[in-house]
Amino acid sequence: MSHAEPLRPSRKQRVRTLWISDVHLGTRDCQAEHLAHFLKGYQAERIYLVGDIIDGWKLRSGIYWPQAHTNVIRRLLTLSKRGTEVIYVTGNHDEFLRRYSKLILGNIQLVDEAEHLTVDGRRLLVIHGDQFDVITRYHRWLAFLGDRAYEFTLVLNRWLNHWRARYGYGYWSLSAYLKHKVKGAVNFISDFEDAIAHECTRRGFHGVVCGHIHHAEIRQVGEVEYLNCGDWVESCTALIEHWDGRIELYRFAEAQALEAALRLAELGEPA
Ligand SMILES: [Mn+2]
Repeated sequence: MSHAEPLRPSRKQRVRTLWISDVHLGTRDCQAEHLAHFLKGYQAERIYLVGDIIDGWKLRSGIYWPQAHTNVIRRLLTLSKRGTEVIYVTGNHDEFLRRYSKLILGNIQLVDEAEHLTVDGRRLLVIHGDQFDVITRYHRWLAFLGDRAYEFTLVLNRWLNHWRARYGYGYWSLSAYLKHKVKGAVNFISDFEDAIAHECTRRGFHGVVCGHIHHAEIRQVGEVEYLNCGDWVESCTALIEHWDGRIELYRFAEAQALEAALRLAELGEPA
């Protein structure tokens, strides 16, 4: 673009696209403050919300909705007002929104899946991913049960990080760690990735951006580029498309450590 940029350098990083998924607003484990902090750092042309943003399963059994959760919604609305295109791809926890699919509210679109064209011309399918999870598809009761066990590790995780924060340690995800250790979970993840990659090949996409399994990753699965946004309940991750077409996996914990180091370096420099 040829028009002059303002002299004052913007603190926001300009990027082409952001993808976030599995925020689970309306649950105690949602890391809404971290997410709001992340969103403040970027100016994006387009944001994809890749499902499970609002947790309708949880809200059914009683409303939990602190100010921080409103702040996330408000931030997204502000971004959309200032020109960012917001595409809300529904997930299984926000399936109550699926009946409104194809709804367009100003700069916000509600869809069940989307197609994203990267700046260098790759066609990516953007979909939450529960459609490829045999457990949520065929064994709904098992999915609810698994949800309970998962919630328990999240409670432990919250408790652990409360004490870590007290003693000055950074955020660390117990449940993400456990998931890596459990072999069944690893098989489950690879089955999921294979199923979704297969669908992409069938439909002629170069790659897929999804969420659902709370496991952020960028990896090649056969011919297909597999990109998973992760989540904002434990790992606090997102995907960022830069203006050169490069897609970065953002990890909040790493970004925070870097920010802290930069702040220290600034303090150390003579004025
Ligand atoms: Mn999901």
